[in-house]
Amino acid sequence: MAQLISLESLTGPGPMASVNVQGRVANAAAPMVALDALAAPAVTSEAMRMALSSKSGCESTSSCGSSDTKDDMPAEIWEKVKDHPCYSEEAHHYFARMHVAVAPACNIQCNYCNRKYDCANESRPGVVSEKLTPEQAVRKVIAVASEVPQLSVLGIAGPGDACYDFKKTKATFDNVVKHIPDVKLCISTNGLALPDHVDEIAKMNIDHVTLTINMVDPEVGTKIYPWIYYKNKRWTGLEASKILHERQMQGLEMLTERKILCKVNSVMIPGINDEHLVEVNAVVKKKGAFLHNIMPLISAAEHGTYFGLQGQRGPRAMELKALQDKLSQGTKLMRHCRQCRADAVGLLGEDRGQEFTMDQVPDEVSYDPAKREKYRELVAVERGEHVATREAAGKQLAGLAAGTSVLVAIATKGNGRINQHFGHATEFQVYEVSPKGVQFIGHRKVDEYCKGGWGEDASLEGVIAALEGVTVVLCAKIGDCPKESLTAAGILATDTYAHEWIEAGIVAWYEATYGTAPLAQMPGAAQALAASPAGVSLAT
Ligand code: CLF
Ligand code: SF4
Repeated sequence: MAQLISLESLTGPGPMASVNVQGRVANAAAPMVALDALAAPAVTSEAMRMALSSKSGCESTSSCGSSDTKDDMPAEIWEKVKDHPCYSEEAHHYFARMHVAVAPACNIQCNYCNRKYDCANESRPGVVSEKLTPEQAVRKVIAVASEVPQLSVLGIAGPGDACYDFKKTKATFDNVVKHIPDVKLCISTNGLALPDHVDEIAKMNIDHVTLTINMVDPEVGTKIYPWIYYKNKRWTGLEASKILHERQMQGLEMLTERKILCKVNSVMIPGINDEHLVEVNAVVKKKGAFLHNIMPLISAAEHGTYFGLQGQRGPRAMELKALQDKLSQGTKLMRHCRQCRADAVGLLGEDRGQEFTMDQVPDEVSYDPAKREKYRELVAVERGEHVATREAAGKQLAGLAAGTSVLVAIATKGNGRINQHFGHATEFQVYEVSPKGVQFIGHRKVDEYCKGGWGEDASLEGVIAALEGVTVVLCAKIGDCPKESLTAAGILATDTYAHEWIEAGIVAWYEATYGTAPLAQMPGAAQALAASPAGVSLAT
């Protein structure tokens, strides 16, 4: 008898659209996938790709940068990144990371950090709920791995520095892999202590290292780092910046030599290093960085950071995008970073940390791999279909006449679908679409519009402001009131493509708007498009 299981039943609470193996949106009341069907060897992403490409000679792609897929890199690299939600944009729809806050000590001071809050190196400013000993961390990881089937990566991102506090980092990883050998290990560091540990990192099979590099010119560094602590001495000014820069470059080179994938994070600080990041990108590319992640400075006086108290602002979403667009010839960019907490748990953009505080983790834990294994089987099929859909979407776009480029915001709970109500979104994923393709370009955080069943006008104003530059919002459901307010602000919104794959929904909307089928059916379309910040007009 067929065993039936859904992604929803594996990934926890919350209504979620599911698909059958043919990829059609299943009846929401009975979202099921037959595991028996998954055992059939015929459905592979490769086969789907072949089948689709045989129908068209067009070579359009729908992605670039960290959206790269299996065909865009050597097989051994793909094996390392395919399930890593930070190193593969595609994977972040399906796979989760968790951070354990075992490394509180740090050896430098960044002007954007106040450790009473968090590590801005890898986190949004927000207090770490609890620091853990390595023993506690191991228990927590086992508990999470048994409950969160999406978990693929264990990261140590502070709240201080994973390399400076290396003993605790090592003790945690060494113990976790005894219980869960298939979890990927990942660390984040400012780089000052990195060269001292690269050989151990290689021995421990840590395949992914994030190195925060905000400057390659120590003069710029003096405006970011007031001091460092190195060789039992505190250094300040230009001297401090020079040492940090040299150690970061040395660490990056050592990682590259050992084929450890290095992602460089840079905090974009307007007026201080924003223009300089073009040079940073070129240098880290030359030295072998796999990805470059430009993160906007998060700065507020209440965080108590030097920059926050000085009134140093962070970049606007469109300023960040403009810089990223300028870097398109350099190191590949990561654009889906969520600047997570140092104790984050879950898919990027969601935080399930509060479900796994130590008071909820039993003293005795045992790891049950069954849920994760089933989830991976389902995801393998889903991904094959998702890749094929993206490619088909790219071909569909390429068939359109030259047209405009617009931004589309998606409300999604994950799994690559347009599957969230507008009012429940705490972030929108933003894609750029034109006849050249569909590209993920980032996300916009918002306050939930609908709280306790009612829409809040104040939140809606914030949502509209956050959607700067966006032409249309695609979501699973939206009421008339918010839709009208969005339209008045020059932003279309529709639930016509509910539960579609994101790329398929975007292309269907784009074609209806700029292709052969006019968009007469969307109320307010002409008015909204006329007021659209992209300045687009309907194709005739
Ligand atoms: Fe954590 Fe960082 Fe590893 Fe990812 S986060 S240590 S690489 S597992 Fe990811 Fe979070 Fe951005 Fe970091 S979204 S802040 S890039
Ligand atoms: Fe804070 Fe991280 Fe900078 Fe250390 S490296 S000061 S923990 S942001």
